[in-house]
Amino acid sequence: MATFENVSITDDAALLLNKAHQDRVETVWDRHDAQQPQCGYCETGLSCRICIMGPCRIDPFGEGPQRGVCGADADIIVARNLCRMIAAGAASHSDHGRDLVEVLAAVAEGRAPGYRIRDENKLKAVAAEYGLETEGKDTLALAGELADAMMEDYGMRRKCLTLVARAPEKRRKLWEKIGIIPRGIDRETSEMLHRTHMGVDNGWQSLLLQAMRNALSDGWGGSMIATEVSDILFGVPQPHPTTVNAGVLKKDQVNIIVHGHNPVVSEMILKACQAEEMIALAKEKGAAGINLAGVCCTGNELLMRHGIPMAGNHLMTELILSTGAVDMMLVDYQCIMPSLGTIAGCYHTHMISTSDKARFPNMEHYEFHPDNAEKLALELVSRAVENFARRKQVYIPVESVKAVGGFSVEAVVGALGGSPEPLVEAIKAGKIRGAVGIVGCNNPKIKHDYGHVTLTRRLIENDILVVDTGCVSVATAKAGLKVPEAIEMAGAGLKEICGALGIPPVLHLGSCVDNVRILVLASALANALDVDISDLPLAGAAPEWYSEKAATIGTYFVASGVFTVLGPMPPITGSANVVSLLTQGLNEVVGAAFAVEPDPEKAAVLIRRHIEQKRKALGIPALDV
Ligand code: BF8
Ligand code: SF4
Repeated sequence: MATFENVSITDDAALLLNKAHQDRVETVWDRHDAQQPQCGYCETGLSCRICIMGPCRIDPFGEGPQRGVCGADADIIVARNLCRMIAAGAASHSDHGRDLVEVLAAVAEGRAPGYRIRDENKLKAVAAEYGLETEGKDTLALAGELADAMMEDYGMRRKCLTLVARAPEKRRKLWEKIGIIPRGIDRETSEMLHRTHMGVDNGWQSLLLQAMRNALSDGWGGSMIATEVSDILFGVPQPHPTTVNAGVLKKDQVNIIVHGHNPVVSEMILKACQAEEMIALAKEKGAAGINLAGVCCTGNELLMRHGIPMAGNHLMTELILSTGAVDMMLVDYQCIMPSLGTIAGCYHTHMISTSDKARFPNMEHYEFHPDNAEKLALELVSRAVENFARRKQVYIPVESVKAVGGFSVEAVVGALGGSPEPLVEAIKAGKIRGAVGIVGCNNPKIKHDYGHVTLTRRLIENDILVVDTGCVSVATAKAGLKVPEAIEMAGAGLKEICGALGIPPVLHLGSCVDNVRILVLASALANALDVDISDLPLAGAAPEWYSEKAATIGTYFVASGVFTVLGPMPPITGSANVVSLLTQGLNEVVGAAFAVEPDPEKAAVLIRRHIEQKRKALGIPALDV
């Protein structure tokens, strides 16, 4: 059984795991233990079950079979498996983006009561990028045209996705030269699945090139659309104070948790929680109010735009239920462990699934659609309120921690006084040595939040600005790194700059689809210096990644020119050729590559060295690391 001393650096996880075990609740760590030893063929990428002449496996020691039944060797099998991971990640983000475009279309047609266009300026700006005439046009008519134009990006009627135009010219030319300009969002995923069918693309290099094009169709396509449409419908994030960890739950209030990714559901739940009749009902039932909090990325979406508190990241999603204080948890899709409904059954928590494409055992299913969302949200919140009286023992073992979130690109540029120039100057002067995007998940293979927090601390100590998203952003917030006072933990230069701007040294850029904000920021820096993204003193890191989506994000970072360090090893070690291409060869192809380093102390050194090399190449003061 996993013991609470060794699974997490955070008090709330340790204490709640202890509580879960007392309650005889099985968690992700227990199941991870039960799976040991995990399959070595799968871990190295050497098993294949693409067709039913198989399943096949390659013997990594050279004694057993070296080819699958069809004749595929280790390189082909490893590459195909990785490509399918990347395709699934791209599909997940991009389908989330499509759901938002559908809401945008429904708003335009007056079929989505409760939703509206909250940021007309952003609507106009993005519509102009799509080549639409914005002057004097009715807002809803423009929203409808933009939704149509974005849907075209999903199909295959274009030669290049519209928002690729945001990338620096040098980068676009490179993609064109090597043939990886993403064409249609769905097209690239579809082609990836086609190529990995038995007997199609058996060039491990050409497969991996298509994987980069597929990942770019997410980063500069589906995810970018998801972020932009979310901003249009729900507002461009601006810095908001908030609180984080399990201590955000309130003993005397109705606690509702939203989990998943798409703000389409969580925004409506927020609206319902704020409705006067719901607050009055809560008081009538003996609660002091209604407390909405998030976990995972839909929590990040609400935190970024409204300062809604964040109860925890991926590995906290089960434990939060063992507080016994959650009256209802609503989920949409992605990263929702199928164990949650069963765990909730040990307490009084109502578990509600909301998406037509995501079902879970032991959850009640209420489908949200643009036309019924507002009404359904009120019905469900009133059920959560009714459930408050059924609570038994409540255990909220920690006090919450303060944080600031909401750093959209617009907010960062705003904090800099309207242009990226001051950041460029600070980088040139060496006060800020570079910037790193730390992204991704938790994974029970790594001590919960240890990778994120250790790497972040080391980087800011060395005057490297950190921007983070997804589950990382929760870890660093819990560690107290997301308040302006955290500059005391930063190096002198970073402390001076962040202190003058009144911002923390670690900026919360949002959910996982919001990694595209990092691409946009990197492009602005590259354009300000008239260089390519790969010339900048930047890096990416995913110290505790687990998901296919994270594999896709890492790939579009690298394909966009950002050196990226992964914590857990992807399942590729069965092919020395694939490993060498991804960790070295790609430098020659896209000017960036991956590294794998599970120890965050060592990852920090790799990143610092890389940043100093890039500074040197740019002719600005560099250090020896
Ligand atoms: O999209 S960081 S565990 S919650 S995949 Fe999932 Fe990973 Fe968290 Fe959000 Ni992203
Ligand atoms: Fe085996 Fe080839 Fe089928 Fe894969 S595609 S399962 S290697 S026969």
